[in-house]
Amino acid sequence: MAKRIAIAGATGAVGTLVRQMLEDRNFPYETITFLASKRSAGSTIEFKGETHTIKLLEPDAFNDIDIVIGSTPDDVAAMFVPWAVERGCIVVDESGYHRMLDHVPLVVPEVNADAIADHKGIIASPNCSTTQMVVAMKPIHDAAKIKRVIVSTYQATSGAGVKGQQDLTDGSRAFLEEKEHDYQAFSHPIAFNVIPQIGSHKADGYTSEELKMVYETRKIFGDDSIQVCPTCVRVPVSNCHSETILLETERPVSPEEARKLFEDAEGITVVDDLDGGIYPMPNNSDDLDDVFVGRIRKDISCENGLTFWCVSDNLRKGAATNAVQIAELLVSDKYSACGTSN
Ligand code: 11C
Repeated sequence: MAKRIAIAGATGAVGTLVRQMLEDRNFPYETITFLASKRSAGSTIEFKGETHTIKLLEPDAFNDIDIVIGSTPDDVAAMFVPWAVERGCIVVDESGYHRMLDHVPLVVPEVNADAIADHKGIIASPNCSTTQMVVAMKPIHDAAKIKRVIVSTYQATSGAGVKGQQDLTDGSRAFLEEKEHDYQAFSHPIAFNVIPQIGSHKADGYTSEELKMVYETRKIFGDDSIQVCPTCVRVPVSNCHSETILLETERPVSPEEARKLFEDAEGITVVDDLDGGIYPMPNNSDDLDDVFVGRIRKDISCENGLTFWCVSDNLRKGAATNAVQIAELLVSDKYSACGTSN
């Protein structure tokens, strides 16, 4: 069922990807509206061979819209989402602002698509580092119930926006030329360095990014018993987050069984041949929608332990792709009944 669609934050890095994806995936729509802040409103963009004028993100912009994909920072989402919901829209919100609210489903379609049926106008998309991890956990959890996860992330600078990527390139150039660089997105040099802090210190020595991985994972699986111990680290990579993931399950899962489960799962591609030097890396996972898994092996330190390496494009599956998949579900025959009221 086609709907009237809007993209809020249409000109940002993720909003631009959302636009491209709606075009590439031939998303069905009756009308499409692009919304942005004062800085971009009034300028034009091309979509499916037509020129569209970007409209200002303001309350009445949502009057004739059914579904909004929001690719904005938290403070902008806090402002515009109520305007849209009051006017009967369903908002797919990529920001972190609404994720943990009880009445807001937090959805990764490969894991908990059915949760969208319970929405009250807002459906949240998780943090990128959580999304790729839960996609990889899903087939193992279904087969053997995961009790505990230890995850270390190697997160790309694109997670900190365009300024993060610029810091990497400009900082690297400055480092090689033995010049100073004034870092905009990071509090330490990211060129030729790794930074073991993403987000602010929240509690007990854990950062906001790490606690997102704990609480979002439990909410998506609907299982508060899953124990998660994350360490989130920024690395000098432009795009694609990598993660080492150790899972402890209720029964042992052999590497062979895990490989088969991963191979059969939706949204996962196995890239795993250590002897051939073949595994996922940021440079072979970039600009792709899947979650890539390799280095699958037993965790030899734990009786029911399994460990693997996981890479995904944080701007695509970690943000734009996940949001577009949710919007596709909303317009599908299965879910269009949980529709809009305007
Ligand atoms: C990063 N994961 O890499 C963050 C960016 O909650 O959506 C995304 C933050 C979020 O810095």
